[in-house]
Amino acid sequence: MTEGKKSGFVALVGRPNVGKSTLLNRMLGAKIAIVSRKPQTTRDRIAGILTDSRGQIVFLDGPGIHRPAKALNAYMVRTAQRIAEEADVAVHIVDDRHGEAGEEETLVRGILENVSVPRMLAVNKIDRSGESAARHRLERMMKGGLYKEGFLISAATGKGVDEFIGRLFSILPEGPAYYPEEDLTDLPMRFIAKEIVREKLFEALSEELPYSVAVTIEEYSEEPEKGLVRIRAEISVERESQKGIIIGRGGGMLKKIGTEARLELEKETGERVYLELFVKVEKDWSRNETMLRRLGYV
Ligand SMILES: Nc1nc2c(ncn2[C@@H]2O[C@H](COP(=O)(O)OP(=O)(O)OP(=O)(O)O)[C@@H](O)[C@H]2O)c(=O)[nH]1
Ligand SMILES: [Mg+2]
Repeated sequence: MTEGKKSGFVALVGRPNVGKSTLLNRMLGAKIAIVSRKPQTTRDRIAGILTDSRGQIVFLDGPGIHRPAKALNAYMVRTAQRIAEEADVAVHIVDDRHGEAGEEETLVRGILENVSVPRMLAVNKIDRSGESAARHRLERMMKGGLYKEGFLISAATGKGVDEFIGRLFSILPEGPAYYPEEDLTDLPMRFIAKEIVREKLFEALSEELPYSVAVTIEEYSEEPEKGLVRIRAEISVERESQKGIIIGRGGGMLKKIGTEARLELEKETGERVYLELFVKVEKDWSRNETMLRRLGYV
């Protein structure tokens, strides 16, 4: 029965680090997208599917919008823009750091002004900023007339999130579900495995190094009779010196990253995981279109 049920695509757009992926995971009650304290964590389109008695919303999380300096960043911003264009509703997520937001917020608004679908505003991280400061910001931003509605939320605590989802369901059109109701994402496990390894690298590495790292899954094979998944992942870096840092003294760093990734992969797959990590230098890959395609950023 699809009678009376709602369905549609909702894009989460905003500058890096405002909490788009945290919000996606919160709304789905599951970890689909990786999250980190560092900006520019998400690099691809991540669809998260929410199905309940009201219908189905496909949330599209993507990279944060920023001024792209390298080919990788240009790919990321293109991806974010495509997400805004393909959705039925575009949600602009902001957080409490408006002081430093200037140019990036202008880029986000430029994209939102060009979409023909309803735009919503969500001011996130109200647990940190306090509600009155957040409300002040919301009221100021609503004045421009760009947004249909505005919300105060905390992706971290969940405050305001149910009301936000409720409003989305009410403005979406009636329609059938796009995906089977038990699906949480359209991403293959192979992609999730790559992201989990990348998340552990983002957490473990400091400064600019995370931005020089790409992960490709060279092998993903399931051996159900043994309850085992074999994963072989290649970590690409841009310079020889970076390879040394990732491997670490006596291989210690790579081992730590591997253990953390394996434990999470075991949780996600419900199987034992045999994970092998290799580090390879692909000189200046993040500036090179051909190399980007080879690393899966197409
Ligand atoms: N205090 C607080 N922190 C939050 C909240 N939502 C997200 N964060 C934190 O903000 C940081 C960035 O969160 P992400 O979800 O990775 O942000 P993003 O917008 O997906 O970032 P990119 O993928 O880099 O564009 C992480 O350290 C989160 O834990 C929130 O509601 N409150
Ligand atoms: Mg993200």
